[in-house]
Amino acid sequence: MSQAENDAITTEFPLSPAQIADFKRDGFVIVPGFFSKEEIAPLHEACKADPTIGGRLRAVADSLGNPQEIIGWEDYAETYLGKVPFMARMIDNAAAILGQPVYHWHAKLSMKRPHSPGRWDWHQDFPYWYDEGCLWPDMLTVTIAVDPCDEANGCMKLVKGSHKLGRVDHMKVGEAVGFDPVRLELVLQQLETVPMIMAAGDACFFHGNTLHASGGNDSERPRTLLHASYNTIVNTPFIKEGQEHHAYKPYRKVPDSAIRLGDYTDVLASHPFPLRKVKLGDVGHYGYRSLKVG
Ligand SMILES: O=C(O)CCC(=O)C(=O)O
Ligand SMILES: [Fe+2]
Repeated sequence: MSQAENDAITTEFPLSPAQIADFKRDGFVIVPGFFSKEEIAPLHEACKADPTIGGRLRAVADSLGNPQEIIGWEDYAETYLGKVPFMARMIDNAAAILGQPVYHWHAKLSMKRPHSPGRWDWHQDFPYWYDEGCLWPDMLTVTIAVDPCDEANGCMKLVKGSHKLGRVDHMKVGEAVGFDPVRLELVLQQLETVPMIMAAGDACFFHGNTLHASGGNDSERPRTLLHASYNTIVNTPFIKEGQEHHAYKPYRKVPDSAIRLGDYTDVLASHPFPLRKVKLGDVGHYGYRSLKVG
């Protein structure tokens, strides 16, 4: 698809100037109803019916050694999961916030089964992407609630204005890796922490340097989030070796109507997730130890 053809597909759901200003001030903005209940329902149902994603879900250790379950992908596919990250509402709004053309960096389903202690320790995302060869912190994530998320089922927590700290060093924290604990204490004293309470279909756009975490799931309900991250095209990693999956490649933008019109093969059963690169027990390049799921 040519750039001109891509440019002809534009979002029906542009963020307002006030929402973009909130993102710039706070490091995040929550967009209620970004996906309609009808659009999110097929993913909600598929995750409920197949909570290990056909056995392909993997887990990494949190700081206490508890498993935190996740599965990621980068590329376009004809499935629901392969199309959502390339939809106009994702691409155009990421570009509007970052002020430049963008491409999809990676996406993840982050799943917390009922009564599971695993948590995501306090971190920024950009320090990992910096290590992967991105020069500029012009990166963000669009998080879509697949299940309703609240404090009981381990919603994300974001620290308002923390993106203005820039990239802070991350280091070993217990069995995982996270934000410098000395600085963390000061930041949490000085800035407000906001729970990302969302209904299914709501989205949160947050900056790559926004400090965030999530707690365990103390409820009877699962907590699934879809995270899709974006980079500006000019910021493609200067590290080439091992970063082929993160390099900018021309892509086709997907019209906002795709999911609503059922224009996908299936939700996730046939989705071509990339093969897991890290063996059980090994530590991946992000510094997280790979664990057994469940
Ligand atoms: O899903 C969550 O609670 C947070 C996940 C996260 O921050 C990440 O994968 O970088
Ligand atoms: Fe994160």
